Amino acid sequence: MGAQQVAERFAELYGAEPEGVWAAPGRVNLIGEHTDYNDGFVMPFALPHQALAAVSRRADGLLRLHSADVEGGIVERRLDDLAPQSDESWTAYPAGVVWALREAGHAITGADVHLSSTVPTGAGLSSSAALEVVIALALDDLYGLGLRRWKLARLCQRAENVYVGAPTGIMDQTASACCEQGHALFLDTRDLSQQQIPFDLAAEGLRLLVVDTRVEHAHSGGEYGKRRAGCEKGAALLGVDALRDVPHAGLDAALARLGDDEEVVRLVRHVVTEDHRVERVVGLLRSGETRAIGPVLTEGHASLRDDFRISCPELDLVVDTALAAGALGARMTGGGFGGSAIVLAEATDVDNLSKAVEEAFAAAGYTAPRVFEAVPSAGARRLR
Ligand code: GAF
Repeated sequence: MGAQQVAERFAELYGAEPEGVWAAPGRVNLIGEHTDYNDGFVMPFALPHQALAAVSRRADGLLRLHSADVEGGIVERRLDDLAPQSDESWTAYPAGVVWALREAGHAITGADVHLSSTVPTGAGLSSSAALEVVIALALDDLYGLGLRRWKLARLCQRAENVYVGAPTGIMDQTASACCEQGHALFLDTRDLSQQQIPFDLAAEGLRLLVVDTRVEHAHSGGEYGKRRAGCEKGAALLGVDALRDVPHAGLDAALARLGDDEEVVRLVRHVVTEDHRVERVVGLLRSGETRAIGPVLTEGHASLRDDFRISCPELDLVVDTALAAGALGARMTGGGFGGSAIVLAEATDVDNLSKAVEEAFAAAGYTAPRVFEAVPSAGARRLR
């Protein structure tokens, strides 16, 4: 659905043209998983799949929300009634952003909103961050708040952490707000400093496939929070602010200090080696050795599977099958416990690889995966 259609549907629903239409994309993370809440490094890029929002202001303290993707009519909320963890439906994401903006002192007086998204939900591709960021950007524009993109991302993260109740890091919202077409975003989640790294796979005869396993995941469930708490325990035991402060060169000594707490040892090892993998990937891309990032991605998968323990049989099957069929590298992407994997491959191998993965899923009796090519796309922006 394009901006025109979203605007037309808005007019049908609310009886007037919207003041504007905005877009915010989903993302895949190339490398740097579960490092963001450890103050570490991540490297996502934006997908062409995006959430669109047609929005107009209101002055009467009401927020009216409608989605083309969900059954049901317009949902109406009084701004003064918005309260953390009072809503378990999709409306918690946009309403949470309004709550976070107001809580930060911004005088939002109401809005009419119509949303439509092409970001697959429950697939580890940041459909919720896309919803948050598109609303934040629309309200920032309409109310003239003049917020920087990183600040919008922080407010969206607060909506997700406090209002929705999912203890996620800052990667997804920053990716949606800040990514640029043709680039991956090298982000330091400690201070949100960013570098846009050119990432044009097609020019090198390469492709990156996303394989959505159709195993749905959620971050408000307990496992994500348990990993986060385990990492914080590791940092406390090591006497650092965050695991980001454990140098890769000092990893063995740090692990020795953790003694026989096997679970914390595994979590710490993943985070410290993963931060190092991000730096390695950045170095390889900068020196034009794009194919050489493949094995680093695959190493990252092994670490998430064996140390962080957040993979699942379907994700492992994608990775194993793709590598056996000649992929340069493959790994799960996003929060884990389902969702999607990425596969880096020669352009000429893509059809065979997709077929091999689809056949392996059929043979295992799994739901057919959704396979598509990921092209680094634009971040959030106003469309009209
Ligand atoms: C999810 C979270 F929302 C991110 O903050 C990040 O922790 C990611 O999982 C794992 O890298 O997408």
